[in-house]
Amino acid sequence: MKEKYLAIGEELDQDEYFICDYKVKSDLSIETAGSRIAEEESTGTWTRPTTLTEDIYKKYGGKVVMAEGNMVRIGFPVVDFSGDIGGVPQILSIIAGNLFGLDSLKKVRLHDIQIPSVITERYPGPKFGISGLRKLLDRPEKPLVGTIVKPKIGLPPKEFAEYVYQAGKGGLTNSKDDETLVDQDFCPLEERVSAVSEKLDLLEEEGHMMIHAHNVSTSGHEILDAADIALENGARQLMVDVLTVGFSGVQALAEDPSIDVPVHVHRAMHGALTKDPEHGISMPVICKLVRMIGGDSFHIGTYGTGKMHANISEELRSKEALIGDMHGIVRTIPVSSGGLHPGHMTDLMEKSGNDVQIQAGGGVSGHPDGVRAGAAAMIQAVDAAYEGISLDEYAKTHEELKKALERWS
Ligand code: CAP
Ligand code: MG
Repeated sequence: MKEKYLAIGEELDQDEYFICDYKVKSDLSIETAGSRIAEEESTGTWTRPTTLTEDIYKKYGGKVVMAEGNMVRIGFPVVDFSGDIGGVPQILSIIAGNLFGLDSLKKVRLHDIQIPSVITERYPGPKFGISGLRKLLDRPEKPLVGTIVKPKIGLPPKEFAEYVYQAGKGGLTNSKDDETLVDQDFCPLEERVSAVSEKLDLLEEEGHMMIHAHNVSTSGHEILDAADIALENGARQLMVDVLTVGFSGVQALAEDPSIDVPVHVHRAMHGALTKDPEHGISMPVICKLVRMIGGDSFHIGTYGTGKMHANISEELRSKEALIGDMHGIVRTIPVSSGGLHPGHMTDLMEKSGNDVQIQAGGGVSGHPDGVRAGAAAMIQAVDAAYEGISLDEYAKTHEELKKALERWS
């Protein structure tokens, strides 16, 4: 029987189709495997429904236009994504839904997507993005450099805020809550935001502009209330975990007109989806969605320099997904974080370029002379890499960097 849903070689109009590239592992031929995905995710099921007319199949059926090696390209008609209700959950239910569970496919990875402008136009995009953040922080060219307050949990609000202050005195422009800290009894959101805001105001009076991303990752019905608590207490930036909360949580913050601060997007749990190169959803796909729904900054990894597992070619594609052209949407700043210290800056910035927000938690708080010196060492290392001077050379005249390199050599 001839497989349906096959249109090999057909050119897809990028305005008319949501185009998805999948890597597939299956005992089926690659054409048949592609056809099973298109069928399951558009007009079909495991058998031919008597209710499926030729007209429905033609209008709404996914089309496999390429099936080579282990890759298939499928175009889903934009009408499959029409209507005022549905959003990213509905998009994902098609492009990344049941297909992962089909028994006939051993593994499937959603490798890349091209989202038509008729769909991206429905979403807010970042309010600030790279240029907005640079303007806010008065840092026009160099990477933004920040920290994550460590230990991850345990500091009470006053000590937490003091960490942020010391990081600012060392020269950092950014800091953030860790992903596991939200509103625990030992450091409630309201008191933490209020204590940090006081210190950020003090830093500003002293001539240094800095922002801190407050984690409002919570249940869907509470997220805007949590954002309100933060904003009422002077928050200059909010943070949300896109995968534990869901894409709709990021969008709720980005879209709300009363939220006039940047939204920092963390990706805790992404490894469950992204780490197996043959299965799951690639980070560049997640990046395109996060940019579309309004994330101002988003974690993409450290190109193999830090503590987290890296797929370097995907990280380079993630960077492009956030800063390359995407129907004119404002650019999201890629965040490199996880196990970084000053000694990594030359290698990191060779791959990241300058449009990056670099963060170090342990690499700031673990400096032998404390947070302020650790922050200064990070800034010195970034300055050295920016100016093309070797870290060892720069360290000869910069004591904090010298000690950091000794500590982590
Ligand atoms: C970094 C971090 C971040 C990781 C997550 C952490 O701290 O706060 O959550 O960056 O990885 O807790 O590990 P350190 P990714 O600087 O102390 O490692 O950005 O790859 O999602
Ligand atoms: Mg963290």
